[in-house]
Amino acid sequence: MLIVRPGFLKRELLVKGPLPRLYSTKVPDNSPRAADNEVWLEALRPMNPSRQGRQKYNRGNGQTDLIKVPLGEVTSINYLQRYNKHKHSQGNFVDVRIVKCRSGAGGSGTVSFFRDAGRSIGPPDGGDGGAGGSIYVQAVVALGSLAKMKTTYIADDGEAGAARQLDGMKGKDVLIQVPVGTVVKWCLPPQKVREIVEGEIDKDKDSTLRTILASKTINLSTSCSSHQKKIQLYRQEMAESWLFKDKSPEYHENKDWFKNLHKRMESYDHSLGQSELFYDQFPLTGLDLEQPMSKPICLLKGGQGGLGNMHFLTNLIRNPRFSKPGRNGLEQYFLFELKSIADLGLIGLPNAGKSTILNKISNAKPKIGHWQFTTLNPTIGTVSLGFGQDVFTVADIPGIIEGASLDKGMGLEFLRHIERSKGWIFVLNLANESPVDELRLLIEEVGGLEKVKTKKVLVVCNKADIDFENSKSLAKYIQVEHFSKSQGWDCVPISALREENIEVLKQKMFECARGSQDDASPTPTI
Ligand SMILES: Nc1nc2c(ncn2[C@@H]2O[C@H](COP(=O)(O)OP(=O)(O)OP(=O)(O)O)[C@@H](O)[C@H]2O)c(=O)[nH]1
Ligand SMILES: [Mg+2]
Repeated sequence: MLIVRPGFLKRELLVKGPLPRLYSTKVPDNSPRAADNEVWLEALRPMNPSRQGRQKYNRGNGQTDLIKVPLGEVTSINYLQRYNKHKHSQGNFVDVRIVKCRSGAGGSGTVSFFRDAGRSIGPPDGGDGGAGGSIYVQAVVALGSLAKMKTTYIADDGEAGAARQLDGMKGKDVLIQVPVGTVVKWCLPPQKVREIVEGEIDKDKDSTLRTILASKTINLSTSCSSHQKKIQLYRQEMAESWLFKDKSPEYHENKDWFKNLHKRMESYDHSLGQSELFYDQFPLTGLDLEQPMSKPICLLKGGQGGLGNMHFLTNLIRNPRFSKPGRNGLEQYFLFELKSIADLGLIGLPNAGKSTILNKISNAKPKIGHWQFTTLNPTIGTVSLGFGQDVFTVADIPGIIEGASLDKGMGLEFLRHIERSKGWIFVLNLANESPVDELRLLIEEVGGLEKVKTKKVLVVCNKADIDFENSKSLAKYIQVEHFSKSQGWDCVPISALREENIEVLKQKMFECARGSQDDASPTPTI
């Protein structure tokens, strides 16, 4: 995944290697004279006939690669399920969003001729269109969830140029601010995914959303110019390449001077299309906005404005009654996923006492209840070992049950909040029949021992106050401790309710949060 650090701009981030020339040659600035225009137009080489047949958006020019990706990679099962079941809505916490983004089209160039009291028609003075607005994204610390995001972001189109060589105004950009820890990925429109899924279910009634997303693949066009795979985005093709005023297109098409100009401008359009292709790419694995950003980065660039008729005045063309339309913007869907970044994550069956622990060790106040699935959304608490001492953060997530990896209970979707945590704290309930089996089950559900081994691990046996006198209770703890030691993990008995052994727990958690993956557990057997 591409990780974005502060101060990075799209140019550095998404685009590597030499930029294709934006124009075949530099267009003279406003107030161009016929001689200036001749130089500019002369330098535009008519396109090679073999390339003329191709679209201006040269999809088949060998610079792109078609790859197959599972449907699940370009959508979010969490998003689709949430909207189907409405099962996880609690308060304002929103951690997955699919939004439609559209950058603005460029404004058209204008056809206009200078007039004053002495001259009813003077030289062409139609200005260029303004560029369309772009869509930017920025990660900021002030936000905690994606709840404030809209479903659609549309940047303004650029304004058309005006007489007297006035260029049109640039379309207003749109800035999307998201919390730090958000991952932005390109995705398919949800309605399209639903159509595909419905089609697959019609074919095979036994298939489920999960199996379809894993097995069905779609073709994606990727750029193969760089080492990192990027999805190639395409703008809608231009409906017309010229805008005519007063005289019809047919009038122009029959004139040799226009045919010659058109050929040259084809290469100009081609060059613009190439630079769009170069910019309109998005990393296949997404952007990981894991740090606050001082500058936003560009998701979708607006279209370039069209040229006004002042640029087509030459010694041969004295009254150009045509101009260029603005280039189209881009419309794409993006998936925004918030992956909170806590140092440690609490993992346990429902009712194990995870929220009670977080409540006792930090100022966070997650809901506590004696029923299962009290916690429906992640809560992050900050733990301090004392005044002026180090602090670390702990995330409490909903309980995990047998079959969670198959989407039972709350599923595993909340695991993403602790995916990037340095350490995982397994919370077991000593009042249960077999806490050690509980631990084995949790390990299996979260992805197996291999995955758990990538983290620092601490095993916490909670509710040690229940059945304290009973020798069976001690035996259960010893079993867990034995298993944990065999994996090289530390184990601690506590009573969160009675706040017993909490200081020891905090100290061990701190060690876990501080430890790097290198000094994670030695090797072990299950
Ligand atoms: N006796 C005893 N009860 C406890 C202890 N810790 C938590 N409890 C109780 O266990 C119940 C569940 O606690 P929670 O903290 O909500 O458990 P949880 O793991 O967050 O549960 P979910 O949010 O459903 O996953 C509550 O009634 C707590 O009062 C403890 O150390 N001893
Ligand atoms: Mg809870």
